[in-house]
Amino acid sequence: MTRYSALNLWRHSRQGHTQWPEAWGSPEPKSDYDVIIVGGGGHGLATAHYLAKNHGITNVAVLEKGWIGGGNTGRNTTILRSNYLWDESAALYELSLKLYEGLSKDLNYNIMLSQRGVINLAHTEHEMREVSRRVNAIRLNGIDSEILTPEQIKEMVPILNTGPGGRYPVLGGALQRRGGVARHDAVAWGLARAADSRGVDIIQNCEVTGFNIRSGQVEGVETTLGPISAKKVGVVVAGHAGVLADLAGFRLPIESHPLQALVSEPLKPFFNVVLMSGTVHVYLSQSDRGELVMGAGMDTYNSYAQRGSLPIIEQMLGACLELFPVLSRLKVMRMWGGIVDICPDASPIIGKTPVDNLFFNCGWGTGGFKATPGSGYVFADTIAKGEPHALAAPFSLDRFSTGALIDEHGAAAVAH
Ligand code: FAD
Ligand code: PYC
Repeated sequence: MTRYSALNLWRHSRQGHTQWPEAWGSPEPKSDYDVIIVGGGGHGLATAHYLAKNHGITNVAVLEKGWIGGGNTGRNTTILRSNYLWDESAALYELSLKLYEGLSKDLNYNIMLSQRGVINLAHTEHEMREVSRRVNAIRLNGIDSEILTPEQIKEMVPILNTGPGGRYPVLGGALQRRGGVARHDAVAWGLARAADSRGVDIIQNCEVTGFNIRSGQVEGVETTLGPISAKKVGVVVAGHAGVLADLAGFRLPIESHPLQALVSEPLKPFFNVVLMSGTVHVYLSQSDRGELVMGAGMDTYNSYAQRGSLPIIEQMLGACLELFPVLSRLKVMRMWGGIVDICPDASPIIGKTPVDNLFFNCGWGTGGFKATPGSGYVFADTIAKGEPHALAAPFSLDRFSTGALIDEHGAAAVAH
């Protein structure tokens, strides 16, 4: 047992922490695996974690072209909620929120989950009617959701301008109390450590450049570190899903767009909810470091460059000042962008592809951080059994030919 004493602390500081074990290894790739997961974001790592934990499949490699969590997982604004309209989505996002509620314990890693509540503001009569329709639908699925009056919102967010003078006065809103935020890096790191501890190889700086397909069946991948064989391959590359599908010889109904966010200089804690407005179009929360974390709609052009354009930032800050005139002298510290993968119905694609034993999980667009553990859970099950998990089945690729779309543009809360 480690003894905490001034002498021990001094010894550790002299060693420069060189004795600390790595949280996950950096192995050379083996020549073949039972399963290869392409993409070391949260969804890929969660898939590897649940393949090992729930299905005992540990001869698994996660191949990441950069560093784990360096894609959208490490670039998002960390909002978690399960307030989706349709039954299929509600079941999937609620599974994910429940898994998040137990994730720190499951991984023995603090993901800093903070269920501080997510409020969606309504500024017009039409939006208020939409709020009541959604709240009722969500509650019918057994998920917590409630309608707030302007007075209740003002009590929760005293600095919000709810006065009648605003361009779009606040008429009310919807609240999911179990919604909130979690530390995005910690989610990736905790999942990586847990997968690694069960024998999964996490291989960074390894880009997949092609698929080895024979007689309609995938047999492995080509990478920048050479070819690697696998019985099954799962692809979870978010904004690059279209690129990887093209390498495998089929097309996806996905568009890739930049989505931006920014943080302000740090302030003392004053804002203890997540607040979203789809009308003036900004959403914000306060990070544990005191920064205000903000975002808005995506950039409307297609791109693979992880950066966006200034007009979106200007609109976002204009919207922020409409809601919070008190923040007019706040300084912006950093802004960044990620590339999100948008389906026509703003719902994901999870499951089989035209190539046997090749599975895709993509299309989470602007809202997949909240889905990370749920997505990994159902995708691992789908890969292990070769058939879609019941919760993943409605999200199969063939819905775009059957027409059974799951339109969640309204729940996305971010303009597409
Ligand atoms: P990623 O984390 O992007 O992982 C994919 C990985 O694949 C990347 O690391 C990439 O390097 C790798 N890759 C790509 N091509 C290859 C290749 N050829 N070979 C090997 N590896 C490859 N969602 C929410 O729920 N709440 C939010 O508040 C929220 N805010 C957001 C704000 C912004 C600014 C952005 C950009 C996104 C936001 N999202 C949010 C969406 C969310 O971040 C994503 O849906 C989610 O993180 C996707 O996770 P992922 O693991 O699928 O993708
Ligand atoms: O899905 O809640 C969300 C979200 C917020 C900001 C970007 N996505």
